[in-house]
Amino acid sequence: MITLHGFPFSNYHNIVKHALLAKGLEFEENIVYPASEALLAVNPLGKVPAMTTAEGTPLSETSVLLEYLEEKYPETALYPADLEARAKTRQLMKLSELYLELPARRLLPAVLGNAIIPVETLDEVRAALQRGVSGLTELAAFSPYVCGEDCTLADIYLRYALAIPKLVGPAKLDWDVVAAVPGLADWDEMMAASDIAKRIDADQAANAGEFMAYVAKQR
Ligand SMILES: N[C@@H](CCC(=O)N[C@@H](CS)C(=O)NCC(=O)O)C(=O)O
Repeated sequence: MITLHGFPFSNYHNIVKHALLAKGLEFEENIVYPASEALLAVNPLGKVPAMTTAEGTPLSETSVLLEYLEEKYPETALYPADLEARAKTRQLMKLSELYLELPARRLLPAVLGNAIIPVETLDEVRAALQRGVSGLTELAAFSPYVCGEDCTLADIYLRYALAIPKLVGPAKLDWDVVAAVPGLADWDEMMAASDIAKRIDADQAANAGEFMAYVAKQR
């Protein structure tokens, strides 16, 4: 059976978990935290998530896990069949990762802890996020899904990538990413209403205490 290693508070973990559930695949969740011995045994980088395939291969990096699942289990496809549409879907996934999730992540230490962020860093993050928001405004269809009529990996990736700008935006930039993109609020509400999203959000809430205890121990 597939094992997903990570913790339910992690947005990257939840991208892969959502994809596994959307594909109707059986898997077990091994709750481990960054840099733990248990995680290092399957991912030498100590990052969440990692996945052990049903064949026993340990893999890491969210996009790699998603590509693997699509190739190995093509029955419930989360990419469009058309090559051009598939590339567009990947473009939106990359945009979500590089221009929304990662810049916002630079401010996480200030939100989860007491780190002081220099003004220059705040300006860099704001500029990077503005680029992401402009790209998303231009490229996302929201009709009703990011790439059109069907829910794809672009929707799944964006939903959990947005968790970080949603958290740090109001706290550190006086800025609301959902309000910044036309159509994003309705899409966000629609995505949150699915049974899979509800399960993931409930698991995440249930893991919050343990995750915060882990963060406190790292200080
Ligand atoms: N590039 C990685 C990023 C994963 C990532 O940053 N995961 C966080 C948890 S949400 C983590 O493990 N952080 C601990 C660390 O960076 O050491 C991926 O796509 O899977």
